[in-house]
Amino acid sequence: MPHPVPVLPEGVDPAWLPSAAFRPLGSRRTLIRGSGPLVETVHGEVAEACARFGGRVDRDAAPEPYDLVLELTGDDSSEAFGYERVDGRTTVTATGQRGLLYGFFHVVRLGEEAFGGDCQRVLHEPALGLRMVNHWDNVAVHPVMGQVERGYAGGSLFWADGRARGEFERVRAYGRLLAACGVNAVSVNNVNVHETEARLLTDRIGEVADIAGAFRPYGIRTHLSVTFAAPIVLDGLETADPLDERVREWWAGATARVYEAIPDFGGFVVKADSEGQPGPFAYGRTHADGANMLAAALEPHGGTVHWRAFVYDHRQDWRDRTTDRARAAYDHFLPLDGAFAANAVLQVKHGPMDFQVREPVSPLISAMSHSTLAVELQATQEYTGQQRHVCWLGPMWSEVLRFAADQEGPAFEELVAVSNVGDDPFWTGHPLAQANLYTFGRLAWQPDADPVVILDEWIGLTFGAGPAAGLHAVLDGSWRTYEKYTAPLGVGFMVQPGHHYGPSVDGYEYSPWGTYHFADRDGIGVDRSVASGTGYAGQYAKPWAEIYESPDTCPDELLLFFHHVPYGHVLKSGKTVIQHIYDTHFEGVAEVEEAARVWESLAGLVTPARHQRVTELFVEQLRCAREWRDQINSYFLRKSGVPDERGRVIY
Ligand code: BDP
Repeated sequence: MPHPVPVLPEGVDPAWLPSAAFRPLGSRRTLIRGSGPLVETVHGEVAEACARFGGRVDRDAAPEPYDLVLELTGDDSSEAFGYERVDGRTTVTATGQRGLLYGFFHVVRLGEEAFGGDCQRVLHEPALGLRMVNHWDNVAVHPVMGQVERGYAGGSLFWADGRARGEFERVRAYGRLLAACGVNAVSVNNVNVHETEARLLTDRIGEVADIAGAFRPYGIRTHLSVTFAAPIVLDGLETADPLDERVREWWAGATARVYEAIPDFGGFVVKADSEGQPGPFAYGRTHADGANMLAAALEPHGGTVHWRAFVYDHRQDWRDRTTDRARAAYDHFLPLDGAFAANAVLQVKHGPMDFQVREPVSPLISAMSHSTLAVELQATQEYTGQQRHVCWLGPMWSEVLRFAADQEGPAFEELVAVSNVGDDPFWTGHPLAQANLYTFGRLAWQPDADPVVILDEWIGLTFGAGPAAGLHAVLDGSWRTYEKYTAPLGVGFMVQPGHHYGPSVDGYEYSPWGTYHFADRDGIGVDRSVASGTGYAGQYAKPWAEIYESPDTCPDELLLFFHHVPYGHVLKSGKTVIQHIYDTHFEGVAEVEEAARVWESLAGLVTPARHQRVTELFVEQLRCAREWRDQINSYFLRKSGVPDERGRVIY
């Protein structure tokens, strides 16, 4: 039986799967060969498109001729598919059902192009085996963090009123969007596991099973964040020591029951010994001990533990210049390289700090050559405008992924993004923030893909050709624009404490979080050199350790991340640091003004609902960008006493 295509609730934006995208395929004749649940998903998709656009779909042996053949030739777990077009017929073949599903969405993406000209057989396969979205969703509304921690798109798609939503059509539609950009795994609850959420592992696993059921037809496996203290919190054991036999048995039993409820369960995500979460340090054990204990519980069932490397001291003394939060992940985990079980994946944030608009790539990623690594990106725009600002992160992510690769390919096996999705009608709050989720999925499939091509693909699918040039202009440079009007030259933070939106230059300067800029009347930046600073630069392999070590060779955009320099220091661009700060802040605001103008000109070319939402958000982005400009510029004018050489008004 063909699996029905999810019906979008009234008013929900179709994102990159509008019905128009299915016209080329839906107006033709398709043959589907093979059997299995995901084949039924593909059949349901094609049948719906044909019903809408007048085409025809047949199964297995049926009379010729066909425009499109979608054929499953095996029964393995491969995600690859072959694509060719010969003599007026397009053929997709796959040896695994997921491959067929991805091949189908490939045809959707190509649109008319899939049915014109010839194309020799090309094998498409994902470079990374796991392409996961992590939701930081709370089941019960958290008094400080709300329903979704760092969520800017309304409530949770999964949870409301302290329990799983009873209705899963929206989750199915979400799974469909994810599959269409290549995502194959989702974790459904916050990495900070509070008490209600802890219970999902045991007596409330049925709720997770319902969500897993909604995702399954689109080839997505469900994962769960668990607390390391679960045996204590849920069952009153007196310890969670990973080497204690009772603890190991507890996890083995709990995990086996999870698999009874969800046979294709993906595994656990764990934030341990991080920002107050419990972990193995309490028992004098290592993070490999902790991760391996969970890996052992999951191993008989084919599951994986994603163990986060975001471990640092969040109660440090800001007067002490020798501790450096940037060093922490490498210092903690490098000694454990090679000690992790095969199904324990170390999940590393892409930068050493915390998802700033500009950070160097974490040195841990290239260093852990004997471990399986997942690189973690943040699609939710915690530090990049909170989905009120346009900030397409494709170029940043692409730089990160290319840095963490060599001739033989990526130095990591998996890619994870913290989700930017909620129950908002546009999915992501800011309609243009959908581009980030789409780009993530496509980069996870092919990390060396050109992000700009992905952007244009998203624009074409979502908006069609009409407004494409304008949308491209609004989005393409938006990350660099955001960087210009916020914290300069890689120094980071300068945000309002707590919620992290809007400027507060000294907001975190005298706090225990380890995020400082050290600005005084003479200069600014963090000395992370080996010669005179925290030594962080020495965590890189050559040539990067040498390049970052000296302010003469360090790239401009990271200068203040690695060095403390006088305001008069001359950048490679030829400008002084202080003049760079003034200039970029004026430019950043001017660029937002220009983007808002371009957006205005697209009225009539995009749907009124989208146009109105983005127009409203531009008002806020502009207000906030000007606030950043004025606070940063006046702060540094007062600190340095150096006037703007162009004589502009600084308050
Ligand atoms: C930080 C967020 C915090 C998360 C933490 C994490 O501010 O809410 O819990 O990352 O990744 O960026 O665990």
